[in-house]
Amino acid sequence: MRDTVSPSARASVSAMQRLLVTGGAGFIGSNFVRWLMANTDVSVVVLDKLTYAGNEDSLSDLPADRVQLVVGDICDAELVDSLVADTDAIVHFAAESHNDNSLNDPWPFVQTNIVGTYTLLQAARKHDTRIHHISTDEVYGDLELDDPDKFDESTPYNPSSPYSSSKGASDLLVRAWVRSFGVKATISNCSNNYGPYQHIEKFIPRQITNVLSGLRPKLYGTGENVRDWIHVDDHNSAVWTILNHGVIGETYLIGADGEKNNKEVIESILGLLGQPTDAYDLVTDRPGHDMRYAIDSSKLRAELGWKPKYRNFTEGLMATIDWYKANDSWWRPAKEATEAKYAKTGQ
Ligand code: NAD
Ligand code: TDX
Repeated sequence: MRDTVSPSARASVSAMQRLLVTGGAGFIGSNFVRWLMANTDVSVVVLDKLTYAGNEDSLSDLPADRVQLVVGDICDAELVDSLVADTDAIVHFAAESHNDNSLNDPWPFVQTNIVGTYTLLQAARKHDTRIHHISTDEVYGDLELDDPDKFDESTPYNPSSPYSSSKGASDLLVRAWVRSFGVKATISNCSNNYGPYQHIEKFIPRQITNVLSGLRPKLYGTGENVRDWIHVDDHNSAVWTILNHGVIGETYLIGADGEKNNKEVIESILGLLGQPTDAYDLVTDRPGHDMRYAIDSSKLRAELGWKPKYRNFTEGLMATIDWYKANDSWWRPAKEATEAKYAKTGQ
């Protein structure tokens, strides 16, 4: 694809005044909007369905004259068309995002991740609007623990779960819309994010809020599985870099060399919270559980000059723990229902 695209296909920073951010009330999307408020002058329209994973409170302290929330579905073609007509660029975060949920009920993943992305692409095509599609390293499947290779942009797609396969399908739609219809799209595939405002169903905030609730952390299987952790602000600075300087049609992998196995992470959380580091339970493993993710982000670093800021995982984790301690009212209402859902699968 790269050979057919000229450098003039790069977007210009000054042209972006008004962004449509889908999924902007979720974890990464709300942090992206917050990051934009601190680092740019753009205004944002958030389109978010406010599913169980969306939270209006994640945006409530942001300036009302620069951030507008539209509650709606990315599969609603009429609504999407009307919003895209009035925007300079789309940053597409909205998705069903949790692997465990996709194993229990895949349908919302097919609908939102595939049909929703299709709906946005059709609007981008009609209005000739720049779009950046947020995706995941999970589209590449997994690596063995001792594999010296990491994922890069040429790794073949080999997703394991309904979630990762629906994200893979959405990436392929984006590539086809670039090639067949000239849609001005880029794609990024990022590794596991951590930071504030992450739903407590996910690994790190689940364990932090378990300890804060007097419950024991839960480790799937034996905890050898490795994830390549990146702070959410580093993910979002990379997204902004790609949106402004990426080459249309290109895919960029985002990662910060943060490989850790789950056992190490749970022990760090317990240690930082002043608990014995073995005070956790081993629970039923996730079916089809990917063993290891690892990202080679040298293309993004070499071609677009991006680099991560958060180099110390323990410090980032401590700041995340402090955030959950200080924001009990943000997560507490979801705790009981989240744990009740896990109890049904023995997790
Ligand atoms: P999240 O579940 O926290 O947030 C998703 C948001 O999308 C929620 O606010 C939800 O209400 C909204 N949404 C869901 N369905 C919608 C629909 N049909 N219409 C409109 N809004 C809808 O997810 P996240 O962790 O912030 O992930 C954001 C994106 O980043 C996803 O595309 C995900 O695949 C990708 N990603 C996540 C990670 C990670 O570690 N969390 C890593 C790489 C990529
Ligand atoms: O309680 C738990 N115990 C546990 O051991 C939970 C919730 C998870 N785990 C394990 C499973 C994984 O190996 O921790 C690891 C991380 O789990 P999740 O937080 O569910 O993340 P993961 O499945 O790796 O996917 C995440 O990163 C890639 C995001 O949820 C995706 O949206 C993103 O695409």
